Amino acid sequence: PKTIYLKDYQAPDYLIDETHLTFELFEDHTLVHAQLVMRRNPEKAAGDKGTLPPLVLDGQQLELLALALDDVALTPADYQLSASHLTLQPKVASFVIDSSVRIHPESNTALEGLYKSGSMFCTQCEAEGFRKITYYLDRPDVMSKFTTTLSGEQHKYPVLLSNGNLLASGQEEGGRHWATWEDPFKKPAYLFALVAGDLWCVEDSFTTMSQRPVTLRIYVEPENIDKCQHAMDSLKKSMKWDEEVYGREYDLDIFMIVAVNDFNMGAMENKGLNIFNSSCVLAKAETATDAAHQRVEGVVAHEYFHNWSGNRVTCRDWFQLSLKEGFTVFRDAEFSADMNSRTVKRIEDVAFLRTNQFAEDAGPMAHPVRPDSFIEISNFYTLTVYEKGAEVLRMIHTLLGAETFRKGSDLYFARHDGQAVTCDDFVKAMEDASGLDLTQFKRWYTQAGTPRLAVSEQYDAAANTYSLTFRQSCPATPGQSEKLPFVIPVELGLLDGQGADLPLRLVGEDTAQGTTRVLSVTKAEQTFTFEGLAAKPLPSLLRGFSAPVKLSFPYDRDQLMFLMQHDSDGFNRWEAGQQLAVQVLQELIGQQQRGEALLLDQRLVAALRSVLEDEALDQAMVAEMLSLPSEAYLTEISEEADVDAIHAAREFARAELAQALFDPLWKRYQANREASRQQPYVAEAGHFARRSLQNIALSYLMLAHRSEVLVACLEQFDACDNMTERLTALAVLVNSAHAEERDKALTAFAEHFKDNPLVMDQWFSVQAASALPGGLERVRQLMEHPLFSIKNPNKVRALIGAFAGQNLVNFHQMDGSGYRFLADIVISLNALNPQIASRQLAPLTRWRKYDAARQALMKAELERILASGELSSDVYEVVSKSLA
Ligand code: B3K
Ligand code: ZN
Repeated sequence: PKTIYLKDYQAPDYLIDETHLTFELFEDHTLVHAQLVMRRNPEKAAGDKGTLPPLVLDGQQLELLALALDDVALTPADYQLSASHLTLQPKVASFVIDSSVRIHPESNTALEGLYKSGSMFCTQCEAEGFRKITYYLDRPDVMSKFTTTLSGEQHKYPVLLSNGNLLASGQEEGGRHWATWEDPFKKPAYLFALVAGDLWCVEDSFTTMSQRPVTLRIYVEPENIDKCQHAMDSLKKSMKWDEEVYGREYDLDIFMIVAVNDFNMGAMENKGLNIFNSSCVLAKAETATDAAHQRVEGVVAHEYFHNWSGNRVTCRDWFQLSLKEGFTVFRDAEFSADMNSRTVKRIEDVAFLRTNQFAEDAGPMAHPVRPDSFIEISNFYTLTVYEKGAEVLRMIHTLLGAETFRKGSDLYFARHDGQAVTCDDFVKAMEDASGLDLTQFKRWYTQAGTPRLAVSEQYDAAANTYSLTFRQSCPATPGQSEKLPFVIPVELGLLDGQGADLPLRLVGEDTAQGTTRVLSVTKAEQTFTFEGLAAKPLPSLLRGFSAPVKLSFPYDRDQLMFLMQHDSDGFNRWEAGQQLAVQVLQELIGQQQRGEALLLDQRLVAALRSVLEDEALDQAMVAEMLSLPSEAYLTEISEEADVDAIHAAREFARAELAQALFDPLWKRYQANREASRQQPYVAEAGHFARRSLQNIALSYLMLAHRSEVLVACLEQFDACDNMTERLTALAVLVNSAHAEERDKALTAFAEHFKDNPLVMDQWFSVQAASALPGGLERVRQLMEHPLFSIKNPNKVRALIGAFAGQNLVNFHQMDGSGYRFLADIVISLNALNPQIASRQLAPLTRWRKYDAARQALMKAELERILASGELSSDVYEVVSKSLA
């Protein structure tokens, strides 16, 4: 496998103005005819003088049946064919290529290119899947106008879809029919899509800001037609939001979403024809949790927003992936914040980023938001490109302010509509709109790793001044030993002894500039001094998590409790609680490691009691504050993670909290469960909040071993009207010692939901994630369950992913059995679906975090995978870089 470098980028030699595709779909093969109207790229034609460069088309796993250049059939002597390319020599600068190939979607288990999910045909082309459909210039800077005709058996595939608008359709003899679609917008091949199947649809409409009507359709398999309303509502909200917040209007007459069961990721933004993992479309109270409802809303918005940030303006090359992904994740996060609770959305995103992206930044696959090399691009659809990329956009938004940021995005879209551009082009638009110089800021795109920001304070009582000194550094990452200082926007406030925000006046300023403000830390070490402070204040730093850094400040536990109560920034109130919990848990971990009796600092109990007793606090915030830092997060912040001590300490703290806070937990639980009984399920923020508190309360209460809680849990399991309450009750039982009730509940649940694959995914997951002993054996048995399939990515994620990613004590068993198991799975998946194989590998790549014995076991499994035979580029890249 070979490494591709950003520095080697060359504009394409040829362009494709028009692409005319014909698909004949059959059960044992598909025929694809492509007519490409091509010409020499004028940008590169300067020195041509009659000789043209060869035309090198991408193509993989294609059986070439016929090839013609300007209507003249070519013979094998006229071209060169390899496993990945078709090369021929054009004689004139403008020409037409006609090719016919045979492909096999019916046996495509990699789920890339054209494949079958159940009985339906569908496509996934991003990043480089189109080359598995036909010979093409499969790169995002080649943009073309597509027309697509597809034909298939009418009774099996009554619905035939592609991008754009339907031009014509008709019957053929022999029970076949066809449809022709035309997409008026130029697009790169990665945005191509095709669907054929027996699908039903829910239809609605949206009137755009310039009063154009748009037809909206969500296509699903007939049994799911009752689970589309939430996605449709989310789509309409997204369309409205993008008009209001970004001034972006939809551009075709129709927008379609299709749900498929076998899909490598969440969803795909193909022009006018989004294809979704059914887990990101289907949602109704009885079968989908609140989290699933919010995920559907977020993913529908994300893919819709790509119509501008991704499709109308796309990426020049795949190194620029964050141009569309970071921006679009930032857009969807702001949308979700506006639709639900802004603070809770931020808390969830930050907890996710710090646990998972920070771990990626600290591991062997660490790379910048704009990578400078890759072996397999599919490996770079990462938390760094997506989530850290979104943080980079958020920092630009913070530095410019909402209004100027909007000017910058308007300029970006106006300047680059219809183009394939770079991250630099985006930043340039932001600079031009704001007048700011973002040269140093751009290091966020080029330097990998999570910056550390150590803050110290100094109060001068005589001068009434208070200084904060910031020291930034960034650990070495593969290929980058030295890092230059970042621009770190630090939003902060200073609290007085009553917890009120003080006016903020820096030395040299005439007047205070508000009570919360953003300082730009740009140097390795930098001090800011505030004036006019009659007493030493308490700082509230990095409000709203204004930069993706690891900030440290020597707070003591009393100060953290004070911030938890008083900080005017909701995010930082939560953050103070998390830091308090981390300190307390780390103390318990130490006690556990030294073999001492565990003793919980009662200040944590007191802090959570006051949160629980505060009826005025948003219930979702109460639930977030009650959630202790996860084992995965405690692992990430450890020098060397002691899996067993982390688990023991955290479980001890949970059980102690359950005993000490039983009464207020029970009171909140009962009140909320009663409200759930009274009001039928609604998917909106207030209800989400109520159920989140109810459910975390239940999970604590169960640890108190009181019979009334078991009764309540069983009542909730049996009598609730929604999956959020039912699944929590099930999970609580699965993690309890009540073996009989647990088995009964699992059986009843499976019996009731056996025909709903997405619900059964949850059933697999709660069992895979259970920390009770014997986890691996349970997972092995579940793999034998008739509803499990290693070919279905959702099932693999639900069972294997949940086990290796969430069930840390079982996965990291000292005997190495968890590692061996995962390596075996990766080896089988490598042959079936390389993208999924490579994703499932992630837990093994984190070997540096563990003790020497585990390190050796994990590395041995990586070596075994490396030696296991023919590896996909996906798996090869991750394994070899992990061992480097
Ligand atoms: N753009 C797609 C991701 C495609 C991943 C290909 N391996 C989904 C999204 O980010 O919207
Ligand atoms: Zn995206």
